[in-house]
Amino acid sequence: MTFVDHARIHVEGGAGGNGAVSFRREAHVPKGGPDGGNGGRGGRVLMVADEKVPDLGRFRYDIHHKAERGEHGGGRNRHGAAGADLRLAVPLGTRVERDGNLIASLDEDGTEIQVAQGGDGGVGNRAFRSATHQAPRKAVPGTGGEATWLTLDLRLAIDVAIVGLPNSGKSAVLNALTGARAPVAAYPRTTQEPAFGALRDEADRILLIADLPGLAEDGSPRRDGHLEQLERARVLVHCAATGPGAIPVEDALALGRPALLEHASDTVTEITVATGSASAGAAAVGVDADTGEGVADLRARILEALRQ
Ligand SMILES: Nc1nc2c(ncn2[C@@H]2O[C@H](COP(=O)(O)OP(=O)(O)OP(=O)(O)O)[C@@H](O)[C@H]2O)c(=O)[nH]1
Ligand SMILES: [Mg+2]
Repeated sequence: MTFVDHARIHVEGGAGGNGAVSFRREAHVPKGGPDGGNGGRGGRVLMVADEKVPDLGRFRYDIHHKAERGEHGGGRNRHGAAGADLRLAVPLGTRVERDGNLIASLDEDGTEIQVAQGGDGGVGNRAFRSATHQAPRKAVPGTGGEATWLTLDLRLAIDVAIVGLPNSGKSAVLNALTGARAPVAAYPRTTQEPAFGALRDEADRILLIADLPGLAEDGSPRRDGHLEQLERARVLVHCAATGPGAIPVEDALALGRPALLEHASDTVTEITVATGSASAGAAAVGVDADTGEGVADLRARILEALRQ
């Protein structure tokens, strides 16, 4: 799936319902008292972190989100019902910005924040009756809901990092595993920024995989290689190219691995992938991204490692 990690949306609370002007009409009371009820408050817009939501894709073309308005008040002191709140589900790790200020980071499943207040319900004429004012014709309308633009950014906590020397097939493996469309090319440093893809596990949770362009040709860390992303990864997939001109897989690992492990968690699981050959030694999974050979095996090993 293509990954959407940024969105700009407009949210608006529902307007409050108007207060009513009404007078009692009963057969035996020629001029009844005021009985206009209050308007209901407008619904709020809330944002909820939901681990089942993969990315911000639903907001790409769905920009405007407005909660329900409150019901108007009615005669016989009937108060309008409150408008329903609107809940927008967002992926874990969503940062919410308003006017350039960070207002929330929704990191845990179920966390909920209010992003737009509903309008206040109006006041019916019944409330304005007093000793000197027996038949007020005054009522107050509901107020509008709060409206604002929000910027959403997904700060990705990755589960799996695909690493390796330049031109080792990292992007090809990411694409084969997840259906992402990271550019693949026969020259080093095709990938300048991390590329992301997602897998679903058996429990339907989203697992994030990143192709990290972290290493230079000599295996040293690239200054702009985003290696800090490794910290939270639970699985490292080391890619090493095979075929004519490629150095042995063990040599490629020996070059790049030390720098990567410095940034990784102590408990990370490592999987070595020999790209471009479906037949690798016992120490590596052979994957040919062109034919798809070995991809299912690699996916199974990743899911297995994440289950622990
Ligand atoms: N035949 C074959 N070629 C592959 C395979 N994986 C990668 N390649 C080729 O190896 C080259 C590099 O692949 P990429 O996926 O761009 O490698 P990368 O590690 O992401 O490279 P950079 O982003 O430049 O660091 C491309 O020409 C790919 O077509 C594979 O499984 N089989
Ligand atoms: Mg690449």
